[in-house]
Amino acid sequence: MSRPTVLMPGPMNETVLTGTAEHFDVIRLWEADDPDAVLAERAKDITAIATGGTAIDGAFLDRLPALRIVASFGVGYDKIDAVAAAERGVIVTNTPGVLDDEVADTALGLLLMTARELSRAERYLRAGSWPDGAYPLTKATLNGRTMGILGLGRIGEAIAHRAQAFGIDIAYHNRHPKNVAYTYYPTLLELATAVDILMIVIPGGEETRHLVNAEVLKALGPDGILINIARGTVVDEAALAEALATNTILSAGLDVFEHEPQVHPALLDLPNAVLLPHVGSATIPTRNAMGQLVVDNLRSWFDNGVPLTPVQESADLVRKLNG
Ligand code: 8YV
Repeated sequence: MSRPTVLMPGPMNETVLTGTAEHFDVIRLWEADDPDAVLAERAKDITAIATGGTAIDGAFLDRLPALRIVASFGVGYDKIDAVAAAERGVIVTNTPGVLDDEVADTALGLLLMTARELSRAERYLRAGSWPDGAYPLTKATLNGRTMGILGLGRIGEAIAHRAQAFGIDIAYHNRHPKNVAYTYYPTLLELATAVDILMIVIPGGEETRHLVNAEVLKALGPDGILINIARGTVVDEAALAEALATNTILSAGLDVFEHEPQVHPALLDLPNAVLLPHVGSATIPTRNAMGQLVVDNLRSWFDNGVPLTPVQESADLVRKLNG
């Protein structure tokens, strides 16, 4: 039997490259001289896509009539139109679960760096300033603080557990309350008003675009700290830069940006912003686990007709296919 053909629009990690090469015919589109010609020529064979960040919309899906599954690397899949895929009978999978702890660790690290100015203090030492005097005391402490989690899912809960070990009280805002002991706020504005630290964990995409705006930042207040390890699109970056420059909030720690790898220039100049280059899940073990789940989703689909971790938008389609 011939092996299924998997389209790979862009480069992926080694686990995905070796795992897919073992079981599938892989089209490495980024290496093609004329990608459009390759797509047109191979469209009828391509039944799967393995992707790690390439935008996939309805128009792209229409070019691949034989496509059945898109296996996406990462828990966030905002670059993939999963509704358009479901309408075309195409399942989308992501890689939930295997990165929760890593991203939660990054969130707490970023919070410590931001509240206690750790990266700034290190720069102070390396600049040779210590002999001139001790690094200034930080205004913020994590002691006795409250964290508001915007988007309490699996990663949010992993962050909450860690924050509780720091003695931080937890509150959250989701569309609906969950069966958890944390304080629920029905609106983001109420949450921002009530807490000292606003932790963004909500998925990206149109629905959550610029949810954290000037009004929310004002509600967070002059001692407030904003942390974002989710998607840059959730924050109005111009409003954030303005809020940091005018001390409307105290500081921000960001691992994600609206136009990665470009960073809003106003943020780069602000001393009260800690900026990381989207390293939330970026360890070799975790990225390998994510890569393995991409491969396992494809194998499970082609071997048994059952994707392992379909996204929510694919749920009805999966139910229908499984009778
Ligand atoms: C990765 C992420 O950086 O899982 C996600 O949604 O943002 C990160 O784990 C990203 O998937 C890399 O492509």
